[in-house]
Amino acid sequence: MIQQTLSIIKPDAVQRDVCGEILKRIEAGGLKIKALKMLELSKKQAQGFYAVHQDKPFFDSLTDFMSSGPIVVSVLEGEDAVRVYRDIMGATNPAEASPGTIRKEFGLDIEKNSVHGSDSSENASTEIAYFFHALEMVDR
Ligand code: IDP
Ligand code: MG
Repeated sequence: MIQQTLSIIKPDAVQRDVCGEILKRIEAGGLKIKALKMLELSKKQAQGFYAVHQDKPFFDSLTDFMSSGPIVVSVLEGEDAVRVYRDIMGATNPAEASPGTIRKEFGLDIEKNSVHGSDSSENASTEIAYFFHALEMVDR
């Protein structure tokens, strides 16, 4: 099934100038970029995005990190895009991610793991709406 998913290149990766390398892997993986922009989240906006994790011990540190610098958000589309992008990203903890995945290659630790990808089609819709207006998405 053709799906959309939300990708975020996190502050640790933007700061190290590896956005191009990461987008290259996304495109090489067969995912189409439908929308793309760079922005910086406030602490409150990061808390809103990660609200599902608000009771986790790492929530405060995670939202500090996600609001610490620019991020690059994009909408990706393709067959099984949610699973395909999670495969391209690799496991949450870079130390456990498979060779060749983005998190293995670029992730610094379990928090600063370079990329976010939605975990379901339903959550993708909510996450895409958090960042993008319909008019910011192209038909292609
Ligand atoms: P995911 O990004 O692979 O879907 P989630 O469990 O949804 O992983 O966690 C969201 C984000 O929170 C992770 O990508 C990572 O940045 C951070 N995170 C997850 N687990 C930990 C942890 O144990 N310590 C610190 N940060 C964590
Ligand atoms: Mg998640």
